[in-house]
Amino acid sequence: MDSEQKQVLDMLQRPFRLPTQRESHPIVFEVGTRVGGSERPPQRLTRARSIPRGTVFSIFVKSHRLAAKELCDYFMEASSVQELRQRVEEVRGLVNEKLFIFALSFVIVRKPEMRHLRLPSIVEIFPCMFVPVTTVSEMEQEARKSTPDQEIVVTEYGPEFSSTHLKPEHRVAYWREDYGINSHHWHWHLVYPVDLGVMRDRKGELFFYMHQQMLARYDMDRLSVGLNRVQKLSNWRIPIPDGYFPKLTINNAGQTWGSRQDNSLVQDYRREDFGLLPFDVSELEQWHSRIMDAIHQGYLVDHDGNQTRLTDNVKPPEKRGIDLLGDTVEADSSISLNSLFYGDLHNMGHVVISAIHDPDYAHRENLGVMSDTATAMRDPVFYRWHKYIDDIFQEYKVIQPPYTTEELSLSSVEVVSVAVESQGQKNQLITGWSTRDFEASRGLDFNADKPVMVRLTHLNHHPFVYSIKLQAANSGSLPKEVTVRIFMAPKLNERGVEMSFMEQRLLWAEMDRFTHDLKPGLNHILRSSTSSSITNSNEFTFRDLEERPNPDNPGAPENTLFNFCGCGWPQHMLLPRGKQEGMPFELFVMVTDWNQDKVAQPDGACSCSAAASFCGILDALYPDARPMGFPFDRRPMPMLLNRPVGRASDLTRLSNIAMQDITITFTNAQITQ
Ligand code: CUO
Repeated sequence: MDSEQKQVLDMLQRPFRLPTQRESHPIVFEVGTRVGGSERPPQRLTRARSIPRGTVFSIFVKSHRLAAKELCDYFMEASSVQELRQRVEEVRGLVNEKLFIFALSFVIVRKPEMRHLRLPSIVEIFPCMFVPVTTVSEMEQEARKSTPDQEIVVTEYGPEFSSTHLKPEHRVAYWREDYGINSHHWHWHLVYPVDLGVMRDRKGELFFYMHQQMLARYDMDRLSVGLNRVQKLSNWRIPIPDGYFPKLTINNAGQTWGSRQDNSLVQDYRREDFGLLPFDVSELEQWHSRIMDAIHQGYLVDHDGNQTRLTDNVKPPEKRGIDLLGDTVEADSSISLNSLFYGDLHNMGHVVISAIHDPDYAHRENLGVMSDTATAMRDPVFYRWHKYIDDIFQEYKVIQPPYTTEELSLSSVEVVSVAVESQGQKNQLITGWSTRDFEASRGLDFNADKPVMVRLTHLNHHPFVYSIKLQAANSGSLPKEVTVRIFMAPKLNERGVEMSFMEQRLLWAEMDRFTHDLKPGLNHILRSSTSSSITNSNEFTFRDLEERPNPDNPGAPENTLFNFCGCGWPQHMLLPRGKQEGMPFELFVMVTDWNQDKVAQPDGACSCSAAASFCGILDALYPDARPMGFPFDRRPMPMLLNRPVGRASDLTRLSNIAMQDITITFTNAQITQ
């Protein structure tokens, strides 16, 4: 019998295919009373079956989330991979393909008995969400043309992306349309879903933090290509200047996503194809204003009129204000304190924006890419929308009391020096282009009996090493272990001027966070960029997973490479592009006492802890007690050690903080991996 991993890969392959003769008459698995009388299991899936195949499935739409819950619950009842397979074959062909893959992936990630199984890249499952329709048809032609002895057909999709340099926003298309950040976003929302009954530790806070960090990273690349930082979409009554034409398809029959003309105006939602009631833009404004009231009054009000105060200075298990606000804004109706009153702001924003070109379905056009977590980040408006959402959180963060000297300092440790080293160069990092091959024929049927590959171009950098020297006191109360926190931000703003603390505050991108066993005296830490706590070092293909040794024995030593669950920022996007003439950045390194940062974890926490900064740890608490974004999540104290604090560098008056100027140079050349 095939390994369990192989069975899962078979289930995920070619989601648009219809069940074969054998699959359409599956052996009916006896699930007894759970399915409700004599009803065959698929019959009970009324919500899940209501979303037509070949159309948009959007977790931002409430009715689709309920459909996903129904199908996820049905798959979760399976007690083995074999039973899951039977259920999968029963519903294949009956439910929307994106919903099907979402629910199947959800179960594989969440079911404790299936933790040893890994998901292949979403790029291979749905190539049409990552590769333009013209490239897909080129691949079809190539597959047909090639002679039988040619083993593999490879089609390049170079850095043309979806528009031209006539539009300034096109300069960052390489970033927005990168396969890795889009698959990261899909995966993140899979492991932190809304309305699926998933109660993960600090979910609301991580929604705020992960998206804030994506904005910081986007802005770093905008500055790299000479664009200003992204502007929040705060006025709904004026047109959105930048349109977006994705050139991607929703299904294998060439149905395209909706596109947005330049200068489109957001309209009241009147479509009837998603089971949503008519919805006015003014409702978004009303929810926004209620949330702002809560922030300024200092409390949220629940359904019974009880007040819950909003403050970040709490002791667990009391939730931080930012966590409560994240739950309220995102919004999960079972976690939000009062979803009727504070609404569904973030999700409905995605929906209204993605319906902007056909708000009443008069043209029978599909929603735009903003409706899907695997495609939303391609569209420039995504960042304007999320900047608006982040602005709510920042409104709250700036009224939190600044961190005190005591909270920031660790006087027994001095950061003596910080440097990055790459290819024999000190503090000089290099970026360029690389390619990555994906087997598109795993997701789409090209009518070819050989693999059909697509070669995607992406930004990349030469790996580097942080070299950090710490001097620890020889006596006194020395911490046994410390947390090392590394951030990076551009040194100069759009005008080429050094930034104040407050101006630079939201540009600090977390690069790494790890613990180090401290010994008295000098400690020299060498840490590789590939070990970063935000990144996922590899994105598995179907082939990687098929060739995985010992797939059903996760403990086998040769399986260490597979010891993470797939969530994480892509390694190739760890650095911003930088400029061809070199762009100055600043590294910020802070050392704190692990004793104060650590969180007592429950027994048996999952080993999937790579990329914990953005993804947390499955079945465990978020592994850092400090507020996410610490120490840049709050405004600074006015004075530190008797002198004013104007810039981030003023924090280096504390011995446990150091900064270093570095340069990132974009070569526009090939970087071989
Ligand atoms: Cu990730 Cu709006 O939450 O897309």
